[in-house]
Amino acid sequence: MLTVTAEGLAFDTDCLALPAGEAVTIRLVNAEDAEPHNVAIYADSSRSTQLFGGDIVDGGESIDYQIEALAAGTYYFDCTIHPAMNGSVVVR
Ligand SMILES: [Cu+2]
Repeated sequence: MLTVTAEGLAFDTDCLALPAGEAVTIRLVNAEDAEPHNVAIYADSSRSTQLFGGDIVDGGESIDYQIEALAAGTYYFDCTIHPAMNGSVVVR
């Protein structure tokens, strides 16, 4: 399980490292933000192809996302509500 924390309108990492070809769990912790957040994964930063869209969580809550296996490569993630919260997903 990989844990990502959202706090102060920012994720605590800009790189998610995932194993290739394996389903994984990502836990999103929305610390105490007044804003809701989620995690969405896209093929690339154009955001035209969404591979995963996580449910939105309010401040003070957390959620476990089940992510289907991804092929090795570099992808992109963000918070759908706050696209400035983003980074790379490195699968290998
Ligand atoms: Cu957000």
